[in-house]
Amino acid sequence: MKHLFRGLKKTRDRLFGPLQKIFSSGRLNEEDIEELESLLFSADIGVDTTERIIEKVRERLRSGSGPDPDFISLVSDELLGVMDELPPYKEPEGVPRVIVITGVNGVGKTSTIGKLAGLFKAEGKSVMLAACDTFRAAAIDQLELWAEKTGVPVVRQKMGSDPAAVAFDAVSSAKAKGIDIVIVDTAGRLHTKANLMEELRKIFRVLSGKIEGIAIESWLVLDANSGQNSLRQAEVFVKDLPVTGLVLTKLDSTAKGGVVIPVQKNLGIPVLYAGTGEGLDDIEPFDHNAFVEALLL
Ligand SMILES: Nc1nc2c(ncn2[C@@H]2O[C@H](COP(=O)(O)OP(=O)(O)O)[C@@H](O)[C@H]2O)c(=O)[nH]1
Ligand SMILES: [Mg+2]
Repeated sequence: MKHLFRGLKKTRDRLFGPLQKIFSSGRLNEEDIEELESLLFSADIGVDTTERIIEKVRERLRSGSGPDPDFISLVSDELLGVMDELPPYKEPEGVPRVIVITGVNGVGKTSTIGKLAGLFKAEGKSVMLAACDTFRAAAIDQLELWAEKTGVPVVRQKMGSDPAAVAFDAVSSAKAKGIDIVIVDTAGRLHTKANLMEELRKIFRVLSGKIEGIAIESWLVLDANSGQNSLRQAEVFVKDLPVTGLVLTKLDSTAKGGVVIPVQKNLGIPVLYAGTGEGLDDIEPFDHNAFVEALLL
């Protein structure tokens, strides 16, 4: 919670100060409303949600409900309302749990895997990592470093190996050893090219076809710095893979944290974790209330 608050500082500064200024100007006129609209829009919360808030503000003004209506809480109620309408995350059933982490290069997949391993371990779960970004030797080494840091085993093969074969090795071994969760690292290059998607689909095909009883899903990692562009990125993955959850990284380095709203709303997939830095502890389960509070208060 405290990480999220600190992590969202840039977004909060961009939104909250100017919002307060507009709302404290007394009676809102048409110009104020336009300013409000472009402010909300620039905070990356999406067109639909912006329109929805503007409509509520107009309604509130028309009804003339007393002096100094609390517009900030109106905004936070609407943001919470949008997120409450999202379908909740449902953990698939099966053992081991296999979470295939996907996303384009540099969004923070490998770091997220390291942080998640730390979180799951702290919850008392046994964890294994699978180094399926076999495209670069450095990617395998980077995952190995996170594995050492968190004290979890990693299954790797040499550079250039078939990612599906590495995943198969890891999940078979995890199943034999009674490991609870396998987190699979994947490559993110050329996300628009068919070969990456085929490589990812093959991981799913091989695992679900050859190993019984597992619960396999994909979590898509998105970099908050990409703002609304991450939506277009996401569509490529969502079309081809069973993406059940999103992880939004780098909230600490952007003022576009508002994008948490449209990615969930447009994709219909919940944000499960938020990344707020490069350290092991810089991740937390995403909480709607904490997010809106960190954004507006
Ligand atoms: N500030 C910040 N940097 C992050 C975060 N997550 C990852 N990074 C950095 O982003 C860069 C790419 O991360 P990496 O995990 O290698 O991305 P991948 O290519 O998707 O595996 C690295 O320098 C990470 O330290 C985050 O939440 N905040
Ligand atoms: Mg990586």
